[in-house]
Amino acid sequence: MSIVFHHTPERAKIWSEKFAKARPDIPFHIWPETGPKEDVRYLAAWKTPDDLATLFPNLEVLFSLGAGIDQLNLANVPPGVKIIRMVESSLVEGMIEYVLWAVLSFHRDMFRYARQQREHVWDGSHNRPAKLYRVGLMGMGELGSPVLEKLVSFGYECRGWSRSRREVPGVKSFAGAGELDAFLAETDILVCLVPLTDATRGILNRSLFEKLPKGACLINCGRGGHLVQDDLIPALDSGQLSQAVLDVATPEPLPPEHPFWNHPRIFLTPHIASAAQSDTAAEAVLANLRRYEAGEPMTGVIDTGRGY
Ligand code: NDP
Ligand code: OXD
Repeated sequence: MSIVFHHTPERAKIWSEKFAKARPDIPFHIWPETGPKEDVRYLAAWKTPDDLATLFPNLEVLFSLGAGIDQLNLANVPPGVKIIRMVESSLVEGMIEYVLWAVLSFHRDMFRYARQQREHVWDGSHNRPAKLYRVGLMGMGELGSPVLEKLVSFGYECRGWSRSRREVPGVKSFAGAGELDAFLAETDILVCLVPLTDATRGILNRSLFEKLPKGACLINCGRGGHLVQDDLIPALDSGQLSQAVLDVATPEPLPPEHPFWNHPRIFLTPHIASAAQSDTAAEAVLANLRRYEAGEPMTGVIDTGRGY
């Protein structure tokens, strides 16, 4: 019984040390080294190697190194292999910091002041309190719910939207496609943190933008595939949206000629909103392995039917 780790050498080093200490009984292989292929029961990867079924015929669990699993080629995962996404504290902390930074930057006009600085313009507005901004966050899951809690503590008026109804103290909750329009109508700053699935692909589109109050801000830290890219610049140029903060794009990296790079109202970051730190991520997988071996439910099990 062994595990194969498929990511960067820097991460592999930390993981292998953690495993050597905690589970010397499980041989730890760093891709492309695998040991005897029929011994491999576990694979930890951001993207999977091709043809998993032939490569590792006895694979039992695939651990995604990300909270999302859309980057894995699920068609390549043999039926019966459990898919587990990353659920751990450093991902949550990073996402809280990123969304808070983006919301505060919009609320305190920092994107406008950055544009003004480039033009040598000294023109300030009296600041408005946080409670006058309605933040609507799509995806009240492992990441979205603690982000909402932090935004509430900063005084923002918060709404959350999810598939099933979720309760977060101080947050008005909306659920399902039937309540999306009502959620959007009350949202000045829209944060996208849903997983990328068949139901959410292209959800950030012209029709959705038109349901937001005029001048709303979009923060996408889900996946590039959530956004219909051709709809964004017209929405910004018409003033329907006044700012977009994009951490994710299609493709990544964005090609140098892409119009998003130079648009004055788009702030781009290179998919850095949050990432699992190797030490806590390895501990999360070790904890899940213990649960799995004890026949207990693991944390972060993917329901392939619903896609997340
Ligand atoms: P979770 O699975 O814990 O939460 C997902 C949330 O989205 C749930 O509240 C779920 O509803 C809701 N949701 C899913 N589908 C729909 C739908 N069709 N309609 C309405 N709500 C829906 O995921 P995480 O919070 O851990 O992660 C979310 C995503 O964040 C990841 O999939 C990834 O794409 C992205 N991410 C981006 C990072 C970055 O650096 N940019 C870093 C990490 C993650 P319900 O509660 O009812 O299940
Ligand atoms: C993730 C990511 O899904 O880093 O964890 O985007």
